[in-house]
Amino acid sequence: MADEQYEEIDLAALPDADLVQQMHSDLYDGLGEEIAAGTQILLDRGWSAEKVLNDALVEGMRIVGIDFRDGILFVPEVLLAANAMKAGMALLRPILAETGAVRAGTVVLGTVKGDIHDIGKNLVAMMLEGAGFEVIDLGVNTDADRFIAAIQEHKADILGMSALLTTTMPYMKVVIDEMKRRGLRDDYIVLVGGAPLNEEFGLAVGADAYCRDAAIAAETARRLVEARRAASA
Ligand code: B1M
Repeated sequence: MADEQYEEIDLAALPDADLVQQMHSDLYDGLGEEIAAGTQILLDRGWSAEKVLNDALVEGMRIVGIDFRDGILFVPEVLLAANAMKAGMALLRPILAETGAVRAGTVVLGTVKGDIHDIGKNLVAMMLEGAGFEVIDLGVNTDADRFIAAIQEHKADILGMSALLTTTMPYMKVVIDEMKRRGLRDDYIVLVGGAPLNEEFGLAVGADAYCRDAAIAAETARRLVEARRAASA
């Protein structure tokens, strides 16, 4: 019976639209091998890397993000989905780099000085990648100089900071104040997140937005980058 339930689907036999639907479902179920196989089949059928990324992977992760936001999926499932996405990204990344496909933007991300919690930050990085951003992950215990050097070096659109401790969250203000002191604050979108933060705190430290979870971080990043691009067009 179980064999019948989990009957293998021949991905290569599916027409494009069904294959893409199946990939959304495989992403949701965190099936990395299937995602890599589906990605390769679409590329072999002549799809551009950008189209595979947007239609199959980013759209699939968008669905995962919605169910995560709504409490239908939980952290372990989202991590599995994000890892499955990475299997597809591994095939697309070199092609995207070659063809210079337009990315959603660049995000420099890190956990602030004094704080070594990184599970949430890693989830945010994966969701941002899923939304088409290039993510420069500075890791944990990141001080203002490293954040600022990285946003300048990578010509980032967004600086994202994570903090999980009430003792380290004030450091976000130190970073933003240092950006202001160097006359850089308005050149970047600043997003903050982490369990002890809230909307009010985000405003108080001078961030552009507080992001309650990884799905909201990806949505907010896209929305604010698009708004900024539209305003400067
Ligand atoms: Co620590 N820890 N911990 N810990 N730890 C907490 C945070 C704590 C609440 C536990 C508790 O007491 N109940 C407490 C903080 C209390 C406080 O500050 N008020 C605490 C403490 C006290 C400590 C130590 C001081 C313990 C000690 O040594 N005495 C120590 C501090 C070390 C340090 O950082 N200097 C410490 C250490 C650790 C471990 C190393 C053991 C481990 C971290 C492992 C790791 O990250 N690699 C750990 C863990 C696992 C936790 C808990 C249990 C889980 C945190 C987590 O990963 N959550 C945590 C208790 C809890 O929260 N239940 C706790 C899951 C994760 C997916 O959620 O990180 O909130 P979260 O991320 C979410 C959102 O917040 C948001 O999106 C994510 C995904 O949806 N988000 C962002 C996060 N960052 C974002 C950035 C963005 C946007 C959104 O940028 C744009």
